[in-house]
Amino acid sequence: MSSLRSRVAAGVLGAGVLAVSLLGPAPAGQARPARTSLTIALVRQLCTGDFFAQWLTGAQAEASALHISLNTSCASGNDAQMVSNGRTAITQGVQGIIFDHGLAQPMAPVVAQALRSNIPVVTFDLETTDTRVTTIDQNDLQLGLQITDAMIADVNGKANVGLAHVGGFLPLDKRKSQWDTVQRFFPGMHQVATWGTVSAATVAAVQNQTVAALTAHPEMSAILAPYDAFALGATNAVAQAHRSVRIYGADISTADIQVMTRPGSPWVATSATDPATVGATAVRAIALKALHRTVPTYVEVNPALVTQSFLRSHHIRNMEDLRRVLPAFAAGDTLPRP
Ligand code: SR1
Repeated sequence: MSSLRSRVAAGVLGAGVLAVSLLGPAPAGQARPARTSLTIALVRQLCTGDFFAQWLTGAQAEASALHISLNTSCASGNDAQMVSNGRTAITQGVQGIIFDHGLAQPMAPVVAQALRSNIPVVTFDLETTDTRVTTIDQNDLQLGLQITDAMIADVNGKANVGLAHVGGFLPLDKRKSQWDTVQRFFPGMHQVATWGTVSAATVAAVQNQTVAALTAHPEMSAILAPYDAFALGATNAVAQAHRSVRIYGADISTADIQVMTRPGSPWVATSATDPATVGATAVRAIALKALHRTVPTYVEVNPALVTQSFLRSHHIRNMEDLRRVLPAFAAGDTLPRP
């Protein structure tokens, strides 16, 4: 009997609320996932835009493959609503919770309440100081390094830079920290303005803000916009203002690829993971934790730098093309299935 089987037989998994049965032996050479009857809550802060749609598709596909019921809520940026959704999941007695984004301060008591209730927790892009939680990210320090490195090389170390940023969002703060370091050590790289909005209408809001910043700063020659909704808004603004400014973004989707490869597009580089892989990783991590397997405290899905010239020269038109041409991009799975 496998150790998991013996623990199930002995009834020691998860305070009696966790029902687990394993499928029969896997065919030779094939890993077969455990069949579970886990109910997992996915508590989301944000859900508008391509990144979040692709992430959810990946999470749902993995949940389906693992026979997990995934109860998904979205707070649409309302932190009090996200807290309430988290508390509802705890009351319902789910076997695990994934918190997706959110601000550290309002979410900390809910995370603590879940852990007190013996409900394992995985966070994606939400800061927590409790090491019982597994935190997943897209290696945002590396992501920030990739786009700032690309910018420095393209402009030969000299640019007046506009920064699109909103503080408090963990991935954005990590990415910005690389830009802060660049300004310290590269005297030709200057920040001349900063702006940003995260809302259900981020692209339009950032477009308006970018037009105002471009008007106020005719010397601006590059924009660091490390979230695709920021980069899309900035791209529209640069066209509207008829300016020649290079944009360095984050994230990727089929729609983003089309914008980046359009003739004359100012969006010249992005650093991105496959969001579907990240969503799948979060589901796998919570399933492993619910089954009392060991999961690292930090799980990072590494991003790849994707430039406009790479997309154009390889005739990449969509995410399927990108996955085929850049295998490292799709190879982000670092956790086994249960
Ligand atoms: C408002 S935070 C937006 C970011 O969250 C995810 O990490 C995506 O990469 C996106 O850029």
